[in-house]
Amino acid sequence: MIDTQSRNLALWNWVVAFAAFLVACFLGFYQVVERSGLFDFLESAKVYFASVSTHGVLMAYVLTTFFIMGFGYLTATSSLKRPLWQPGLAWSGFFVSLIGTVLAAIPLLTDKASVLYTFYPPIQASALFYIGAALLVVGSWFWCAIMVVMAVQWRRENSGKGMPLAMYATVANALLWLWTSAGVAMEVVFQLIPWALGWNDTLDPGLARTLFAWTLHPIVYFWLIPAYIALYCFVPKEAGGYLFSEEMAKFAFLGLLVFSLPIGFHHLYMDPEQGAGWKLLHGIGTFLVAVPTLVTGFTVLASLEIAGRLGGGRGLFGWIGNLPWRNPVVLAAILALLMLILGGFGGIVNASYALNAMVHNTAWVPGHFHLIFAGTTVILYFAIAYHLWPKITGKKLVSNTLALTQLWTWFVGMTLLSTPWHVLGLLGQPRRISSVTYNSLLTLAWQPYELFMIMGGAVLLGSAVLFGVILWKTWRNTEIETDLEIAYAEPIHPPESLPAWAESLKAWNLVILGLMLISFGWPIAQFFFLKTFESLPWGY
Ligand code: HAS
Ligand code: CU1
Repeated sequence: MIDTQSRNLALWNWVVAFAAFLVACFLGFYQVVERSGLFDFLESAKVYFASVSTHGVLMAYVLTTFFIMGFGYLTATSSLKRPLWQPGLAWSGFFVSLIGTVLAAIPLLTDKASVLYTFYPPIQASALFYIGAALLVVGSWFWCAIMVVMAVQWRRENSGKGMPLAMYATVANALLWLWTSAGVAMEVVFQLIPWALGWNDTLDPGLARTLFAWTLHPIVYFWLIPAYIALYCFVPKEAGGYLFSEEMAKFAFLGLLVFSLPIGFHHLYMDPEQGAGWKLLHGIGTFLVAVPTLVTGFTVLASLEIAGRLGGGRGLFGWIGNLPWRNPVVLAAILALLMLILGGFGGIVNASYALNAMVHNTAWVPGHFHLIFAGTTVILYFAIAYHLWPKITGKKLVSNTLALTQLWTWFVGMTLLSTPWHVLGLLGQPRRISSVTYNSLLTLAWQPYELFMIMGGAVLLGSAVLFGVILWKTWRNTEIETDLEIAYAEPIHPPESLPAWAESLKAWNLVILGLMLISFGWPIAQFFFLKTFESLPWGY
């Protein structure tokens, strides 16, 4: 049984996460309608960029961070079977992050931080935005500390034993986030805040982009790891089978932690401030980081096949029909894997230097990340919520059929929204524009795809509202949920004990430190040795 503190923490972290998500979905729908150019009266670059900045920040930072913190408290206490370490600290982290979110929301909603979610200088936001974003991150460090301490305490008492998989992944994610957020933290504290407060007139955008690239790649795996925890730890059991291999799962989480950090320059391929050799090094690393996802695809499919065959499925594909498609966790996993095919393929295209030159800064890129983040990753957040919301509220899920409808509509909506985006990118449509009508033949070719995107956006908004309704009605349900245990999938073979380094937090950190020094040492140091170029805020 999960302890009361973790349940309450998860509940309130998720309330913030999902409230942010709902607001962001309304903004997203407005954006697809506005940019299509089909509704003259709506067109406003000012409102559009304020909206898209708020949408991006809410989805990428608020939904994810609060969701991950809430989920971590549940996985840590239930998989280690011990009470939460320092619940007071956990609540402090929650409030610091919440205050940060509110502070950042003020300039966002008043057009004082229309700098998009990557807030690249020299576009400047009000200092309040950077301070708010920094506090959101600082609050999440409290969570990281709690996860690391709980893992270390458990390890001390259980030397020689393999850490339960859900906690192994959670603590890997906490370490990943500490390393990841260090890049943007340096950018915000040493460059952006002093510059926005007027203490410095100029800053070096090349250094800022390099520090942001440090964060920008691994952050996507910080978002992804909870989704993979669901794939490995919940899906095989919910499907009626076993995890194909716990060793493979641990390898995948460790691979995501180690390889996702030193590779951020694939976001800077088309930038001038880093040399070709460094881009090549980061490019090779980017291909390596796809391996844990390929391993995950294989292991989860194999686990599903075990379940389908145990359920009586025969033949090469007969087991697929025998899966419990009416179980929300299983359905979400299947839909997530389907979206991962094109979403991941898009990532490999992006990672390939020559192809990146063709798609960089086009609509292809939002197509890629909507499919793989808002599609694959967020649909598994829904699955986790359907699985655990009844256990934290103590109320029965109000309707399984509604949950399935919500998952299917999210899948259909995201496919309708993001497939045209890929095509538009190839047709040369830039990303981050507030209107697509330039009255030329080129933009006429874009029009039909814009219509599909509006349809996709509408379906997604409906699906998001349904998600909110299901959670709200479940919370208010009079039927009590009695099964409050969180059960994890069993591996089909008892796990072999892994080499000591694969279970040692210290060894992981040393390897990351080495890789980060190699891949970011000189690229950052050069700004302090070479002649560099400073910029005033854009518009001066
Ligand atoms: Fe990415 C840009 C490369 C994964 C998110 N990415 C972004 C941005 C975001 C993002 C937000 O190299 C935009 C940043 C910005 O605003 O500028 N990405 C990759 C690569 C991967 C990848 C190589 N990205 C993600 C994930 C994200 C995410 C995960 C969020 C959660 N990405 C890039 C690059 C850029 C980029 C460049 C810069 C682009 C630019 O120019 O600006 C890999 O991790 C992907 C590996 C995945 C695969 C797929 C394997 C498929 C499987 C499915 C099997 C299922 C089956 C079906 C067979 C190789 C495992 C089963 C069916 C049944 C019925 C059961
Ligand atoms: Cu990346």
